[in-house]
Amino acid sequence: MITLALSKGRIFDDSMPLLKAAGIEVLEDPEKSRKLIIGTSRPDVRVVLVRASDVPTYVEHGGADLGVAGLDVLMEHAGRDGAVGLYRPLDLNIAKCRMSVATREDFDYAAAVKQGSRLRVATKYTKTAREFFATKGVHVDLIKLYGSMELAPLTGLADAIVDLVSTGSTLKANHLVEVERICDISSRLVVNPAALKLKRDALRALIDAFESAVAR
Ligand code: PRT
Ligand code: MG
Repeated sequence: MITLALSKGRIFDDSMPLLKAAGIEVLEDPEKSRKLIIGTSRPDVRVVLVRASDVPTYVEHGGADLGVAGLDVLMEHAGRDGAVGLYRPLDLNIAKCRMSVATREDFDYAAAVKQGSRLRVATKYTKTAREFFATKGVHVDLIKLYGSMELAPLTGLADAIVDLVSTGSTLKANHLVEVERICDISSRLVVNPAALKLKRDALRALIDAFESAVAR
């Protein structure tokens, strides 16, 4: 049995065409069913539905053989204590967005950086943000949030946020502006290295099928 970890929403939706191209049809719609384990047209392949940020954990500890996770999630996950490693063979080029710094429209970010002011930055991505600002030589106080980052600059909780942006409409609706792009984000295939040894032929065939679907 091959177990593939996916999260509901955009990663699941964007993974479906890739699975189809690999000859795999998922048998249930996760938005309609409450099942967390879904069968596929291949009796030896099943999908498990987990939180987006839990995908690397499942794959790393063998709860799934492989999975699809955003680079944002992987960057935060990397180097965590007890990490036994993930094999990352493929950029699937799906669920694309960028990680950026945003502030209120009336906040002069460039001036604050130039003056060497200490910035209060709210984010879910503390590890990535810490590394980014350290490389820039900007002093920051990081405030860990789990959601609705956009609210932080509006309420005075923070001067800036680090968050994902795709269309930019969430920032715009909250009178925030993107002041710096940290990196481009897409989802990656991650594989458990031990599973790759034990189920080499089946997993290789699947990775190759994904690879040709992405290249198409
Ligand atoms: O929802 P949950 O807490 O379980 O996890 P999650 O929010 O991480 O899951 P999900 O499904 O929302 O996101 C899964 C992955 O999709 C992320 O890890 C990213 O790699 C990728 N992705 C791509 C995005 C976006 N685009 C995106 N726009 N994830 C989140 N957003 C959010 C962003 O945080 C912001 O709130 O959408 C808003 C901005 O969108 P625009 O279009 O208004 O700019
Ligand atoms: Mg979400």
